[in-house]
Parts: sequence; structure tokens; C-alpha cells
Amino acid sequence: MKLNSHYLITAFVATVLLFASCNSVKHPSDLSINGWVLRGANPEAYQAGIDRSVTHLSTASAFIASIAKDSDTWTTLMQEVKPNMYKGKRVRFSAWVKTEKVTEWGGLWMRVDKGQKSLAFDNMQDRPIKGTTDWQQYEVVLNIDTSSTAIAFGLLLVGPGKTWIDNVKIETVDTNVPVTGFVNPVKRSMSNLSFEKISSDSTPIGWAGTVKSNGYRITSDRSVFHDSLASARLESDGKEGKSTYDFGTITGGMKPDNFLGKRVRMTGWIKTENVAGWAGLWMRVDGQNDDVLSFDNMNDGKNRSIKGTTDWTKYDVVLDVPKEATNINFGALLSGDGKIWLDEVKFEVVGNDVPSTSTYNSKIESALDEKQQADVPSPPRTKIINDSLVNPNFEN
Ligand SMILES: [Ca+2]
Ligand SMILES: [Ca+2]
Repeated sequence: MKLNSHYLITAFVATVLLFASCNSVKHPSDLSINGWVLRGANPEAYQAGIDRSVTHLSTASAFIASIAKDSDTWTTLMQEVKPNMYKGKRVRFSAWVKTEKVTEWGGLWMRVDKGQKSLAFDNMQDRPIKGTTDWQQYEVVLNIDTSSTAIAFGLLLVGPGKTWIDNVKIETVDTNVPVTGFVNPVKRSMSNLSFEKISSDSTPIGWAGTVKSNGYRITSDRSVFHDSLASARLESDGKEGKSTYDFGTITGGMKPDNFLGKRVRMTGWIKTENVAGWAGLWMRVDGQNDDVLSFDNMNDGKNRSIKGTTDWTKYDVVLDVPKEATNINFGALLSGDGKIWLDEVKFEVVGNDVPSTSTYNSKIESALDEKQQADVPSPPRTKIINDSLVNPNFEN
């Protein structure tokens, strides 16, 4: 069971480290889209170019498409610009995107860099574009720190399919336009803890998860819920051969500011159906450099984890949030086959008379699992930084 929690921790860390550096990046040399470059874990698995027949209100767009039908890697068409005119401001990167048979997901992404460090990042992983979709405008909004040195952005395609991009804009917006993204240094608290806010693709707004490539999916469920109108459902795809090492998570995150130096109880209601491995709530408190300060996933060998088919039950996890904490991540997880529903998540400060449920073992390494890292697209730096956006409409 110890090995299990080790695997979960490393994968959770990988999930949260959306902009972990990627060293295995290859550079194709034959792309000739003025101002743009193709990058990714394995660019040879994709082709990119100009499309003069499929366009958005113009005479040309750019596309990226997988070459192999079973591609399990990712690619991005991207560029970088100097942040000078945007420093201290909030910037929106928007573009029109069309997709065809995208079986994993695609999206726009933007990252604010300071040298080799990332200050802000969003890749739409919490609101992915999937399947076949017509031209639609998408956006990513981030704050541009005054110390930033580059702004990188582009179109991301994970797995098989084809995507087109056109009419790219980079513009300053008012601070009343909310920033986007799950991982963001901006102080924020978690909302939608009862899963009533549902995105157009029927997933809970503001939540992410480790589900993309290992056979799990998250859906908002409007017919099975504990409070109000909806819950979050996490289920395996039913393909055989899942072990207890396969898992999916529903993942939320927040800054720890309200809880620093305190003991915190997270409660959540879970219902399960045919859980072959185990299920539970999880919570992790991170410090600087993503050091794990405390962690519990109910898999402590004391029969706290949930198995089989169970009705709505309230569970809790109690962890200390040290003063040096920088981030709290939490949610529910399912290992092996089955289906779980999560609803009505709450946080409260408790006294030291309430025992901590932490299962964290300080000997556990936080090294990233290689496969998990490959699953998490992390566009590299290009070394080509334009003074400003080049060829936004792909017309030249
Ligand atoms: Ca609810
Ligand atoms: Ca165009």
C-alpha cells in the first residue's frame, strides 16, 4: 500500500506541475509559417502548415494534425514575444480555433516567463476542446508581472486529431476580466465546491484532474447529487486490465492564506459504484518548490478507503497547514475500475484536539514519474522572442 501512495503523490505533483520543464524536445526544421514554430514532446508525430481552404473569415489559417492515428504525445504551434508593453498589466491571448476528431484534447495556452522560471501559466486543461468543433473564439488571461522576460503562447494538441487556428490577438484587458487557469500564482480561493457550475462540455468549472490519458473521465452529474443540482462523477472507461495503480482524480486547488498555521478539516460527500480498487478524498499541502508538507488520501491501511458500492457518506481529511505552505490541492480519487460521485466539499479550521489524518511519509521522494510528466504538456522556450505578435492571421 505504501507503493500506492508513493505513486499517487508523484502523479499529483506532476498534475500540478503543469509547466515542469521538458528536456526531450525536438525541433522540426521544415515548418514555414512566418513567425510561428512547432514544438512538442515529439513533433515528428505531427504536421503543421497553412490551410487556404479552411479559414476563419480570411484567406488562410494554420493547422496542426497528428500523423499517427494513435498518437499519445502532444505538440504546439507557438511563438514568444517580449513583455515590455504589457508589464504590470493583464493580458488576454485569444484566437479562433476549429477542431476535427480530437480524441484527447486541445486548447490555447499562454505562459509568462522570467528567465527559466514560469510566473503564470494556463493551457485550458480545465476547459479542454475535444472532438469535432466549428470555429469558436477561446481565450487565456494572465497577469504579466513587471519582472517577466517573455510571454509564450500557442495552440496545443494532445493526442490524435487536427486543429486550426486563426485571428490571434494579444491585448491588454481591464482587471475586471478574470484571469484563467488552474495553476496561477494569483491569490484565489476555490469556488464551485458543490459542483453546481457546469461548463459547456459537462464538466465542473474550476476543477481539473488526472484523467486525460489513463482511462478515466470526469462529468458533471445532474441526476445523482448530494446537495442542490449536480455533483462531479469520476469513472473508469471500463477497459479491462486496470490495476489499483491506475487511478483518476478530481482535483481542486487554492492558496492557503486563510489557513496558514492552522489545522484544517476537509469534508466531502462520496457515493460509489463497483469500485474494484479503492476511492477516497485526498488533500495535499505544498510548500516552496512543490515540497509536500502534508498529505492524506485515505489510503492508510486503517480501512478508511472506500470500496465496492456505497451510498452517500460524509468523509473527512484533517491536515496541518504550516505557515510556509504555498498551495493546497484536494479532491477525490478512484483507483482501478468503478464510478464515484463527489459533492459538497467544505473546509473548516479545527482545534488541535482533532487528530491529523496525514499519511505523509517524509521519505517519499517527489521525483516525477516519467510517463506522468510526458502526459502533461509543457511547451518549451523557443529562444526566438519577437518584439510583438507576428503574423496573427496567417495571411503572410
Ligand atoms: Ca452539488
Ligand atoms: Ca487568417
